[in-house]
Amino acid sequence: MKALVRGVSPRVAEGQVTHMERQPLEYEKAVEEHGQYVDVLRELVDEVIELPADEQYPDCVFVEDTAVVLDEIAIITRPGAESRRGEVDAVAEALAYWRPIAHIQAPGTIDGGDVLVLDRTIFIGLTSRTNKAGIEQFRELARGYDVHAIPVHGALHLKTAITRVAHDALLVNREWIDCTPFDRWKLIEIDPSEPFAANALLVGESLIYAREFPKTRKKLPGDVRLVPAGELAKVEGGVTCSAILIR
Ligand code: CIR
Repeated sequence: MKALVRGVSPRVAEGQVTHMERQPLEYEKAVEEHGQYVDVLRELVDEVIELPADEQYPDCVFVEDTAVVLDEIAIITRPGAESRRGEVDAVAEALAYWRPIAHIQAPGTIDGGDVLVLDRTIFIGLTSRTNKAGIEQFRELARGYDVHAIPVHGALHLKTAITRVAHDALLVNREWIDCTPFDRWKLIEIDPSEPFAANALLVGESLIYAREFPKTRKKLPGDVRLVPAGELAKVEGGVTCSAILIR
């Protein structure tokens, strides 16, 4: 397995904020925390591909939103936030080495943070960033996968509300989604005092998880690698957002 990451823009403090108040963010601290995250990824994958930051895109560190890499194809998104659309070019160029490439086209929009791939089933959040046209195009491109749209209320992305933490288990904040479509999975609920705690990054058998959620962490199975993730969280980034995994 490989991971693609991208540097933190010096303008990261100007990143989009939708569901929280804008807060002061320290660039150096964000870079330091991101570095620790990349170090943990290095322990877990065969190779980390690092793209440089592009200063004109404050949110460029959040590569997850720019592409969804399946075994057969890399689907380059059209991010819902206009300020983020240009982020996809450098990522598409890098991924073209590993996969055939397809693009979501206007009027479709998709953020990769809305796309939860569970083996051959894919759930896509209907959110302020991802629309029905984007999901329809994705379904056409993801041949052989079962693609389901899931409305998300009150959270930025589907993966703010639910992520996979083991082959048979999902971590969830039930405030933001209806869990009925996930009833064949073991569901672990976040601690209610930690609403943003449902975002975890499963890399093989290990889980990368934010150290800011100690109560929810106690409920997590297996090998959990804690990383500091508080600074990028101020612009609504979680641990899934900063990597694209390539099998
Ligand atoms: C944004 O609002 O687009 C960024 N500030 C945060 C993106 C976080 N990405 C993700 O959850 N996949």
